[in-house]
Amino acid sequence: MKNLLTKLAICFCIFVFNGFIMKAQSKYILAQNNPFALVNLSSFASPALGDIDNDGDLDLFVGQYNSNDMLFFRNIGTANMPIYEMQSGKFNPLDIYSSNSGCNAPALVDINHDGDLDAFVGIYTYLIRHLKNDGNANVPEFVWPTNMDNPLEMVMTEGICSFPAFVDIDNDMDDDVFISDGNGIILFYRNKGNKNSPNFDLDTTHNPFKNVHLSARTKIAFHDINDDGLIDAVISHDAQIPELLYFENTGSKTNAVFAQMLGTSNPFNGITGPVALVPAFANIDGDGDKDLVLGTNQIIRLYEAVNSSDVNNFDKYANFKIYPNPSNGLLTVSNLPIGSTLKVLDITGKLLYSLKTNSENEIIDTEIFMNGVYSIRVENKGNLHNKKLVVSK
Ligand SMILES: [Ca+2]
Ligand SMILES: [Ca+2]
Ligand SMILES: [Ca+2]
Ligand SMILES: [Ca+2]
Repeated sequence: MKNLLTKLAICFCIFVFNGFIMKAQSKYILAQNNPFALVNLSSFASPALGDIDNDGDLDLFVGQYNSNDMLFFRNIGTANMPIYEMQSGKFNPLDIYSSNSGCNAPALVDINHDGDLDAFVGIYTYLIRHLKNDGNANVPEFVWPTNMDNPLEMVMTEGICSFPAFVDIDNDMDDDVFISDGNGIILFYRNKGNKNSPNFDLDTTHNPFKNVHLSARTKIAFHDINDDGLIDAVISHDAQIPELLYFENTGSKTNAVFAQMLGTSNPFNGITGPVALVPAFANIDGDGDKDLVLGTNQIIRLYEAVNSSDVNNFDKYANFKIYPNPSNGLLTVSNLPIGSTLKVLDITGKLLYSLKTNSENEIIDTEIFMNGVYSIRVENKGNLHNKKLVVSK
């Protein structure tokens, strides 16, 4: 009996321990280096990220409230360190697109699982447009208009500015879609087809948001925020309030149930700044977790996802090395976390030099600094470490 009790106690401990490990809720920290600070955008800048040219990094389409067109930014950097370049004309795969009504909200999804990304766009006049990709994963060729092939042709939202968000919410391997609108209503279309041939069906009975009443201009994004294996929802609900609501999935993989989490249980609680928010989640810095790409009424902001393992990993690099010190020329900084920011500051804290690290070792030429004491700072996801450097020539 005692043995059995001991075994039960051990099982219970393992269960609790696993539960703790799985509940690694991310924090979201405003990125200091924002790759999306590109051009001035209009209200409700709506980002959609996907690797449209199959070169391993995420490219970006942006719809706007006050524009009929779709902007395209090709990632000419890497998956760890994106550099976005606006491209137009024949270099913009959605150059053919025009909504004639504005409030464009693009979504990229391989809806027929043929290996290339297809496009859907929510628009001002209650509808969802579809652009089939007749090209391939490397070279997209969007066809427009294609109402005939539009699997969401029947959608007519009650409020203006329909907004599509694709997610396999019932874990049957095909993409379902939630469509929100300007009246704060979120419709649920379950995919009753299969992953190659979608067949969307309005499901009011099982809509997990049927009792959720929001104010207006609802934009929804899905991502497993607390890393428990269930997809959660993040919602912007008002044109005038810079606020993201967090709905944790407390149901199961096949039956989502969303419970709104308030206060400090909402990892987006502290977000301030521009209004007209449009959330999206994508792994922008190649570190395995999805960051928050947040459209606003002027720019797109990046909030880097930080969890406890990031902090532990960063602490591992607390002993980054600088040599030779004192330095009279080339200074080596080693044992750096890749993708962090390396800075040189003077004793007043003034920034003299900044570099995003692309390798574990970087070289700084201290020849350009006057003799004196400096601080070498490494920043990563809201954490920072300093070392004192003496320049003596
Ligand atoms: Ca790419
Ligand atoms: Ca496709
Ligand atoms: Ca599904
Ligand atoms: Ca979750």
